[in-house]
Amino acid sequence: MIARIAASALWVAIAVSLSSPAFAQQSVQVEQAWSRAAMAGRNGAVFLTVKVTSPDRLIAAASPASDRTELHESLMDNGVMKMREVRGLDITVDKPLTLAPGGYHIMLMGLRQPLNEGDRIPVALTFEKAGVVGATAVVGKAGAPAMHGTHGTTGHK
Ligand SMILES: [Cu+2]
Repeated sequence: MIARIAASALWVAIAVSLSSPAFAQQSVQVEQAWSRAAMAGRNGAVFLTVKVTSPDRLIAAASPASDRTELHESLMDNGVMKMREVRGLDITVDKPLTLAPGGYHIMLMGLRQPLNEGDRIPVALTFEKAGVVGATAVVGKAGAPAMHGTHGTTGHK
């Protein structure tokens, strides 16, 4: 399913931009991208780590797996886990940006198909300076490893 939607117009445009020579010198490295199994129509989340060789800022994320993709942060509000969209996330050379359950994440809003364990989801990250950088998130088990609250299934605006 993922492979089929990868042919969507949006994704083709991103793939073309990724293959351009302008992105040959990469100052950004994306590692350990993963997601969790989820049902179609629901929201999913992608977690990853970004390392840079010069300061940068993650300003957007896109994926053919969902209708909309947003940068989110999770926060506790009176003991309840809530999420909100963030405009951008700064990354410094000595402090990699880590997106993880209970913190920052890439929200896949409205999954176009179920995310099954073992699926690979293409994600395009846009950085202020480095431009568009592609990554592939591998889907793990639902709820893996430890979920905080009911993030990703309820409580979303
Ligand atoms: Cu979220």
